Amino acid sequence: MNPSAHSPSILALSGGIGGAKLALGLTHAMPPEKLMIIGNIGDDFVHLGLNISPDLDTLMYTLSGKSDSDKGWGLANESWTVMQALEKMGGETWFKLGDMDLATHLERTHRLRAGVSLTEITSYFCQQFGIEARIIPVSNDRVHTIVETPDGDMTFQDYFVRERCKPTVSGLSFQGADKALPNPELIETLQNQSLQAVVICPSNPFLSIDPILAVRGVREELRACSAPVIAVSPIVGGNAVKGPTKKNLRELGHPVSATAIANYYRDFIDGFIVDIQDEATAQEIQKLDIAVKVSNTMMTDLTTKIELAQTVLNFSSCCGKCTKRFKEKDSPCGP
Ligand code: FO1
Repeated sequence: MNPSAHSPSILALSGGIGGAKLALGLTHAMPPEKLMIIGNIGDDFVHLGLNISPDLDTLMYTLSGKSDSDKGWGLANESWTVMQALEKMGGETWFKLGDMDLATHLERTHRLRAGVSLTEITSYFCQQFGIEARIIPVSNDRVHTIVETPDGDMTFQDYFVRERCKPTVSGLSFQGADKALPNPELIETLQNQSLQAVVICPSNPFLSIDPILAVRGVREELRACSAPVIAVSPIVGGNAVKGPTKKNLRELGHPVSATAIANYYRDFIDGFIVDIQDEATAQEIQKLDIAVKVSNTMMTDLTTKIELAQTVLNFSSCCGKCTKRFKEKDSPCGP
């Protein structure tokens, strides 16, 4: 059998809700079993004795159609009996764990303690949720995003959920990333010549994508891979669609624009998709030697998620190849 028959054709890097939305679109725009999604693990933490992997779960719940689409995290039709009982006992309830969601964390914790890897556990959960795409953590080792603020360092969930992203971010570090072994499946996929594209989902570059890139060797493999690397802008009309991306850009000394994101990724991306509202930035991004596609990037329903996914796939199979890495070669799009 052809060895590439089972290897992924598209690799997506995802963190948080924006990433999961595009990943869902991709599962409808291509054969889902040919999609591999790398999940951020920098947000993972142990809470109430349980191993929580928020970004892996957001992917899992979104791709299985079970997520709470209003909140963007957790499960739909959730009940909160345990949290209510915990509150009455004076327990910690700032991080809300629904009753059904708790089953995920209980089972993950139990399996991790029995020595099963996070990759195996996530694959097993995906199977239980009927997900055909492959969701894998960037590493089986622990990586913790540390948020540096003028008042000292904070853990990610303290910053994000407990403090509602209010503290000023003066820097970020990814504890354990330099020692963490990258997931072998990720490296194998990046080195596979049959890989058609790498997609950087419209996630927060500092909080969601950087912890993936920080894992030993990932950024280098991304730079070296033969497939075009296409990023989708998380900035629309000069604003972040959701979350603290705009605030983070400002605090970390970047302009709030699609160009700033493209510039931040410029060492490893070949193509960049900007929203129609940011069409004016296309020329300056092209000057960075990055191919640009202007498209609607607002994923308000399943149709727009699939349309954006289709745009990403078309762009990567055509104009992504007209970029710095490919322009000397024959391009299917012409010069
Ligand atoms: N986000 C919140 O804003 N408040 C919560 O109480 C909360 C609980 C929660 C529980 C499980 C889970 O998987 C995710 C949860 N999130 C919550 C979301 C999550 O912490 C962040 O959105 C991500 O880490 C950022 O991508």
